[in-house]
Amino acid sequence: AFVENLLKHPTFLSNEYSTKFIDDTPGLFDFKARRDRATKILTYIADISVNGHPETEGRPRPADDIRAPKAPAPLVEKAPEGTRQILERDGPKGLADWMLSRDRLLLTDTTMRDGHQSLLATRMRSIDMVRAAPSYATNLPELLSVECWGGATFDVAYRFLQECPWQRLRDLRAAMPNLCTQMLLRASNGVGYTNYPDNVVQSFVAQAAETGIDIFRVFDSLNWVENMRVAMDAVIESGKVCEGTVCYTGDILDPARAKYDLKYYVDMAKALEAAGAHVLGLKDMAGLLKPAAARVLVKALKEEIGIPVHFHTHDTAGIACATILAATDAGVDAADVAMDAFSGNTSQATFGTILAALKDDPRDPGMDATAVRHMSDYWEAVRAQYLAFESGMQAPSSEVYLHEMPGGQFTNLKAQARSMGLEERWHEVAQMYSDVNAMFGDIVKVTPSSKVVGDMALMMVAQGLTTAQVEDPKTDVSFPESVIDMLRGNLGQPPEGWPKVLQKKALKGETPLTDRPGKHLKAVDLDAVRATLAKDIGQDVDDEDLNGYLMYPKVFTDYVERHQTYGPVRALTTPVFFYGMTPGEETFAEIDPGKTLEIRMVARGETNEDGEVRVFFELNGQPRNIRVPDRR
Ligand code: BTN
Ligand code: 3PY
Ligand code: ZN
Repeated sequence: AFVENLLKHPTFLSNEYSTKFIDDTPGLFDFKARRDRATKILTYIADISVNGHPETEGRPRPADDIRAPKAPAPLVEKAPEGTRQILERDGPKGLADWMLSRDRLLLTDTTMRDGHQSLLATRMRSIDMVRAAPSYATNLPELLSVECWGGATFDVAYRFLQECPWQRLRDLRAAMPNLCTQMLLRASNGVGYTNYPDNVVQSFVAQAAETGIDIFRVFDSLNWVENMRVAMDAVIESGKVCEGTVCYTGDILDPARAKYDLKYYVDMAKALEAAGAHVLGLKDMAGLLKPAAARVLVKALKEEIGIPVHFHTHDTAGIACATILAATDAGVDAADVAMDAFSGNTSQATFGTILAALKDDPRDPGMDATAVRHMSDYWEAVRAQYLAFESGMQAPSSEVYLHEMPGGQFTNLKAQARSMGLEERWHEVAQMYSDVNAMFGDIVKVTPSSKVVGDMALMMVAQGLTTAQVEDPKTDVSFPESVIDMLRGNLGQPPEGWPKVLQKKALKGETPLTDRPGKHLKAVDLDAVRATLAKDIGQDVDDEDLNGYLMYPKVFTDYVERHQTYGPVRALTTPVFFYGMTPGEETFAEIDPGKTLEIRMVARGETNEDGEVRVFFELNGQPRNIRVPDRR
């Protein structure tokens, strides 16, 4: 059927056949679905070996002889009971009470989510996580949780890593049966950048709980509690832990930033407790909370609310450990850290350092520092494979107190600036980001509001505009779409509403929303969407796929198309995935539990007159050859 379809196809007849053509031509899918997975994976390896991977093109490349990551051996035969068993036995309220009853500081490891999101543009692949997970279960059973899902990891998995985020979660859940998994959820913005209809948010939360999330950190990018209720209620309904979260911005000790004073945060914390949060998240996404302020804020929160407080910060200015220690003294119940090799700079505080600093302290987390070091040795070897995605940030920087960019955005925005030819003018971008924040009325900047501020700042630096010009009704400005959308009220409302003059100018007379955007979005007919999608992609659509599609329709269908061509490439090691193979090299790919392909590249042919290269392999000892287009 494939050959027939191909021969008849006009694009093929016009001789423009390429891999992309197969990707973009749905009529061929029937055939592709039947081609065996080994052939698909060989096609991928051949293609990357000949043409390179678009994502690593032109970037620094790891040496060929870097150490292969090897996960630490288990210290015990069977994973001891952990927080997961407490949650299963006593429920979310029971887990929260247990947190309150402990003197020790509890720790969450963020390496598999925020750590790589903040240091490696979110590019860590599932295989590197799933291989580490059993060691977490046996060697670090005292962890409160492992943050390993949500935030930017969801769409990056489909979009850039050619893998299914749901499968990652399923695999991690199975490998760490004693530890609570944790995700970051952007409330009504799900794991996306825009407001979704309520039933899409509800469906997504229910699926995440079902596939394996135990603790949901729910935040809103404008700290608008009204816009968090749908997501929070869905989490509570699922029986999992709802960590209702306050995002920290400004400086509670600075009278010039009175909008975000101590009362603001305490009031929001109370509102989240009243809304049913089991735990309060204190999310300092940019790393702005300094030790003295942390002492004041945590003390007040502990006095004013009855649920445990879980603190998250970033080390962008180099002060995260000091702030965590201050928060610990003030009675914070839990804090986030990243394994040493994935800590520091725009990432979290350093796990091993926090353990060392609290040794013999009444709040000593009571964890095995050697186990942490060995785990970090593994992550160090993993990180070396992702050299192409390093940001180049060489040192912490107090400039974060000027721009207030979230750690997860910083490296991204820098890359965006580079691609616009503005890298040399980075400090102007930082200043402009701060100016734009003031122009928007001093808002909370975290995904997606932070992206809007970044879009505006880049546009203004590129076009040489000042905020005075942008605000001047007489100067013509073409606003980025994301800015218009935000001023329409589609991300919700900041504490004192949007600046009227700017809003009027950007909306050109259109009436903005002042209530919850979700109220205006029609419920999606989930069954109808599933049926249409199944027809479009020519395969059954399960609940996980449906929820992936609802978040990111185009990203999801592009992923499916590539999957139909290249198969389960998630099984490849990271060097092979990004760089392919060279003749003589051998690799293994476990495409199902217990079903492992042994792949040896034997040789590469010359490019023929049709622009194709033949690549010779041995697959489980049998010769196989694959033709791929030479696009170089
Ligand atoms: C990406 O598209 O950036 C990530 C997925 C990799 C897809 C592979 S890369 C080589 C081949 N050529 C394409 O256009 N897609 C596949
Ligand atoms: C995200 O939403 O991805 C974040 O990390 C926000 O800090
Ligand atoms: Zn963060």
